[in-house]
Amino acid sequence: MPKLSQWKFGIDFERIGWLTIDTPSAPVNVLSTTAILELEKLVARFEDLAASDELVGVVLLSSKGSGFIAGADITEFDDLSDPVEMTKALRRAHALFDRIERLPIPFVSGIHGFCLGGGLELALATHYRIAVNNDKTRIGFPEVKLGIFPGFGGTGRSMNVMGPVPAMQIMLTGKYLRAGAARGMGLVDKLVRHRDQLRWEARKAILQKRKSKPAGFTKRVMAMGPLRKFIADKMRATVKKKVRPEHYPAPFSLIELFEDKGNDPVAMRAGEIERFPKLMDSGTAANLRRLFFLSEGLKKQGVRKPPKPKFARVHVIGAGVMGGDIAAWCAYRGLAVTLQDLDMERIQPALDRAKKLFKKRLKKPIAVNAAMARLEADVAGKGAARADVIIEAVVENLEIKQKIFAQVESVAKPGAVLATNTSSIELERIAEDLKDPSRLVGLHFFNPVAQLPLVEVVRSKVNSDLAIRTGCSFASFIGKSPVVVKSAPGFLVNRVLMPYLLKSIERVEAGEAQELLDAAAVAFGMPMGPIELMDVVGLDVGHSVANELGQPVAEDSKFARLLAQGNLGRKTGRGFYRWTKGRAEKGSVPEHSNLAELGRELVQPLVDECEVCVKEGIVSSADMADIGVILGTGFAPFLGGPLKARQDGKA
Ligand code: T1G
Repeated sequence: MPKLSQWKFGIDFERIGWLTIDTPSAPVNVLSTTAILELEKLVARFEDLAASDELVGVVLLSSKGSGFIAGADITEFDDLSDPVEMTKALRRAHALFDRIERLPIPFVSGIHGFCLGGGLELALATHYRIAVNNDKTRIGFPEVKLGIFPGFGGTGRSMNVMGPVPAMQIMLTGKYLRAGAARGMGLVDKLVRHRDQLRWEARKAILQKRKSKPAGFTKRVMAMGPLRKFIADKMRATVKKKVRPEHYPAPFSLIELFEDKGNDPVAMRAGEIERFPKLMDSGTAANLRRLFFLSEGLKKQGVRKPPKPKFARVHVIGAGVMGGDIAAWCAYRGLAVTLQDLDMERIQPALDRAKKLFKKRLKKPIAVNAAMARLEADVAGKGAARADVIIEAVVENLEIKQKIFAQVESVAKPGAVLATNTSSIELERIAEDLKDPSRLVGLHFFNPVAQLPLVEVVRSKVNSDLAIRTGCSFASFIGKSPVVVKSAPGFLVNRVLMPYLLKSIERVEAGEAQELLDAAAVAFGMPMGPIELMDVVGLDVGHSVANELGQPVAEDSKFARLLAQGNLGRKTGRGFYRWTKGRAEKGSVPEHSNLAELGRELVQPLVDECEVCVKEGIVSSADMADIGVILGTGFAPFLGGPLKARQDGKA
């Protein structure tokens, strides 16, 4: 047997080969160059042993608790930017996976946890796939989130078993499937209830020589003849609603490949090798890769050394939009939540909103009811005494917040996190009368809580490292991305967003068409234009944030007039735009020679303010400013964030 560092292999008395992957000193398995080279040697041995009838089948498993394989090793991508080297590496992987597929003995994959990217492509090259049917199993192709698409043969093989349309959908969206959905769509052939059943089920599959079935004709027909062009055009139109080809070329390149070769899985796979290197070498791929690692880094800001904090119970004070949605999110993530306000009349709307979220996200009534059972109305505030985390999200009034924390501090468990969701009042002032002001941190969520991943963990001058780390641990624990910011007006996101929004509104006040400015910002790479965003945020919110930043809205302005008339934006049906069914009614966009350039001009105040924030230590680095602003505002991820874009001369 070859010398192995990434794999273990042994043959049992029934001549079944048991192959396990275990990437050394890594929390997840990845297909590194070394792993591929060692697998090549192993497959050569399998071919010999099969020929001499010493091997009747191979089972591939992972020995890591976290999951199967998380894909190719992204840390190697920067060294593979040379297209010639990349093409060689791809050819090698394709040849290897083809040999696995052609092995004359059954090769079965046993999947638990994550099975992603190149890991899924390897599983697709084997003959039969068994997965554990629990909540941890996630199967998919996240490549498009890295500015590329599957490059180890996954395009053709996934189309073969799923049919072209479902396969293209999961490759274009990067969506992870749960086990049941993967089984229903043909990516997986068999489900088991527990990980320890994988071996037994795989042994049966080997002995019965089970093979995966290709997708039926009714699915495959979608890739034939004129239908394929029709489908490709529909896919292009759908993707265009979300991203532009000049910003994110990968999905459009994949659709082109499908249009060109979608009726021939082998040609589809070969087409990957032609297209992949150019995508890998793009600025978009490099920037998205950097953002992946920055996001991973955010997970490490929590408490690293034992005793690690435990979060079972959360008490939220304030059942308004933010408080209610924070409480709902925590219950959705499995915590026991008590939601306090002055009376049930104030709490009930939050419970109703929570039920809508649970129905949308959890779907099954049993799961929805369980989540509702975790979210308890608590007018008396009894939950505060047993909570691990207490979050205040009441009106932006200093005296009320001080009163709440004085009361909370007297009942809270030692070590419980005391947090405020304030977006404007400095922590030092809220905490000034506490016995231990160092306990109070800011956990600034963004509206809508269920959609926006960022939580600004606000650090005051008196916070302890432990309090901040515990706040970050909690944010990560509920599936959010924590960015630590200094307690100063507007923290990071509102601080950089406001000058951009206000300057754009000034240009509208001076006579420029709001539709033009909004279209320009989107052409640059913003998810939404500044005027539309102000309507969505709400003119009342914008006005109060502008005041706290010392950039008050001019009295004799259209903004002030709209405010005075109660036209607050989307929530009242009228702001700078009229709104119908949640959509802005926009006029036509006036002609402009270079919309993207105008958009770049519009975001200058935002980028300038990011530079000031780094200088003032609002965030610890330009990287944190980039990831924070992207997660908080959706700023052009393909440009790597405001400061990376400026460094590259793009903003
Ligand atoms: N390569 C290298 N490192 C990886 C990795 C990968 N694919 N996936 C995860 N890691 C590291 C990560 O940086 C972190 O490291 C640790 O593992 C995970 O800890 C040819 C070309 C799998 C859902 O895009 O989405 O295959 O910081 O706390 O929260 O077509 O990591 O601890 O040192 O994040 O449970 C496609 C990316 C690659 C998957 C686990 N695959 N990974 O999240 O754990 S491209 C991906 C994730 C590809 C082929 C193409 C997540 C996770 P460290 P963690 P987690």
